[in-house]
Amino acid sequence: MTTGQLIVVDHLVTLLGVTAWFAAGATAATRHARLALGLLAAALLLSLERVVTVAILAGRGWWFVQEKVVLGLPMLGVAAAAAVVIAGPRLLAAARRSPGAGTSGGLVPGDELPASSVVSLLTAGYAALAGLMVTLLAGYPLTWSSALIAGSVVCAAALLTARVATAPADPAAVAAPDGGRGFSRRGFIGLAGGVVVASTGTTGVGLMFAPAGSVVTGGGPGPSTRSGAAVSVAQLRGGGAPAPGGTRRRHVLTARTATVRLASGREIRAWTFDGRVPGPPITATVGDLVEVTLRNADIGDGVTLHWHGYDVACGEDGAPGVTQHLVAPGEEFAYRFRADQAGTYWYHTHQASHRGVRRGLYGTLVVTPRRPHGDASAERLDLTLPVHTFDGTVVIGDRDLRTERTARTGTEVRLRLVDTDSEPHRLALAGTPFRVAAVDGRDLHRPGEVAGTALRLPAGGRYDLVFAMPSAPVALVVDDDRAGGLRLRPDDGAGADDSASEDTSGWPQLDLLRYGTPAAVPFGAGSRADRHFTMVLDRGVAMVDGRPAYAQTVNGGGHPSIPDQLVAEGDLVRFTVVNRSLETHPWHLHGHPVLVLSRNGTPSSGSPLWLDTFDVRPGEVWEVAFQATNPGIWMNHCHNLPHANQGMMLKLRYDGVTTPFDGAHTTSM
Ligand SMILES: [Cu+2]
Repeated sequence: MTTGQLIVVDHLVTLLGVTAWFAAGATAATRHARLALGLLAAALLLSLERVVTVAILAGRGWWFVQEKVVLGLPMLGVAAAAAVVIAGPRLLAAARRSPGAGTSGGLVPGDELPASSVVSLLTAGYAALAGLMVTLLAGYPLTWSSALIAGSVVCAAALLTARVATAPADPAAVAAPDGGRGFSRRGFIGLAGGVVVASTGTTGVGLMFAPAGSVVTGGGPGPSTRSGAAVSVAQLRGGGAPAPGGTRRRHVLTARTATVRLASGREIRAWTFDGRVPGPPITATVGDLVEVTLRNADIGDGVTLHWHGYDVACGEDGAPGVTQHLVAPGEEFAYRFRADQAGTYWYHTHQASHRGVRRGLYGTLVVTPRRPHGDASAERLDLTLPVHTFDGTVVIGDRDLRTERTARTGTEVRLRLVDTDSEPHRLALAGTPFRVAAVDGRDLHRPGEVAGTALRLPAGGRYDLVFAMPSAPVALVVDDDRAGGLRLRPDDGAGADDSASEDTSGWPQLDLLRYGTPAAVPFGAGSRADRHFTMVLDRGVAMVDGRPAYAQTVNGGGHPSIPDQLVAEGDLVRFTVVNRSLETHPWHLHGHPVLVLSRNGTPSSGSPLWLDTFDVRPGEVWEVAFQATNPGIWMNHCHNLPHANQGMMLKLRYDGVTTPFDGAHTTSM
């Protein structure tokens, strides 16, 4: 069973357990002793089953079980043991006494179960529920405040239940300020409520004053105290001159709202660069100087340009509030960088990107090598295909209908697929064997030919698929939609053998960690990292942009309260990324490609895999590493952009680099 499945099983068993404990308490209260006894047994079994599930989960990583092992199970264990000791013998005796007529073993009038039995059963239910709430609302790491709140809520609920269960039936006695029981009902409610309010209040205040902008060092040295050595990101700019033989590629991109007419005739209200979606493709040859002036006509949120996967100087990175001010309507900003990396990339706004990118503020960036791959005399077809979803419709390039193209048999075809959405896409290429030549812009080492195998393209990711055009049609199927996608036909009209129309929905998925051939890498799993950061991704209650939210969290925090990760230039940095949640998180570090070391403890065994966006699926644990060679302050976030907006974003900061901007990348405005 996968870790994600185990997490779901544990949630379900916990919920069933909560239900069984409460049902046992309720049936005991209504004097159905035999039924209550059965439910108590079921609740016990479910609680024991949890011990097994949690033990297996613990084997997958401490991050998955910490709060269960430290708090949830002990709390439940104590309450369940008390329930067995207190309610068990009494229920058993009552069940024996009861007439066998009813299947539920209802007691005869006057034969009451003591209130302590009901209270102990319900308290076990409160404990089980509190454990589940800590898992769902607080997660990892468990804090004293979460434990305190959970413990006090259970105690308060138990006290309150005891008070209600033992209250005299005579309402006059209840109304008396002091019923002679030491505590009035009001006193109990006050005490119970006070415990909860005090612990919640303490934590709330604690959250508000939690220090923001603190730093984690990943085991390396802390910030240097040398004064005068600081460099501002505003000074870390790209540019210079083109390499010998290169040219200047000048573009002006104007961000503005526009009504865009798709191929089907459908019109969408989009946010565009130059009135089109995708924005104008930017292409260059290695060594060219790319100069892009971004103007904002009327995007009220403001815009920036981020060069996704392209390791530009930090001042060109387009992170608003960190590397530049956002570009407001009427303003402009000029980006410059040398195109020294060949491959398939893309650009998009990084300001309120969960809205802006979704509505159309994106385009492709393709840099080709000075000497093209393969046979120079061969005919080529090179298609860049950004896949984007507008209001539920998949648009490939600028087409919401199937794209039809012809190609001469033998043509070297390269399909550059870019996922500009926040969700992954399933890709299948039918009608020809193919190779995945590059992932995230970086060539794979000796990638083998595959056929009948689908690919999962993560949000933000890119795959270059290459093949020689066969004498029959080829189909690119996206998300198993055979009516859409791309169809290539040989130009001689052949194609009787149309395997391109086959159903690809059952194809297995290629595992890139086992694809291609190993090659030398500058560092690997055995290399000693200078710094090691662990990021545990989850959902929980956290502050996001100064407001409490049910956030997408990293180590229990939300942006901008997640501590910056500090690195020094030259460091070998390792990340462990753990997904405790039930959603996929495509992790994206700006400014650096990361080398995949392992996933779920299994080392990467194919071609070295350098990624800028890796899909961390529920329950997965990824180990990646990179060399800190690009000084700056870099966003490090989930590329499911709504998740980033909901808090799943932090900064990786080089020692000695400062920002003159406000320092906190805004998530929403
Ligand atoms: Cu995410």
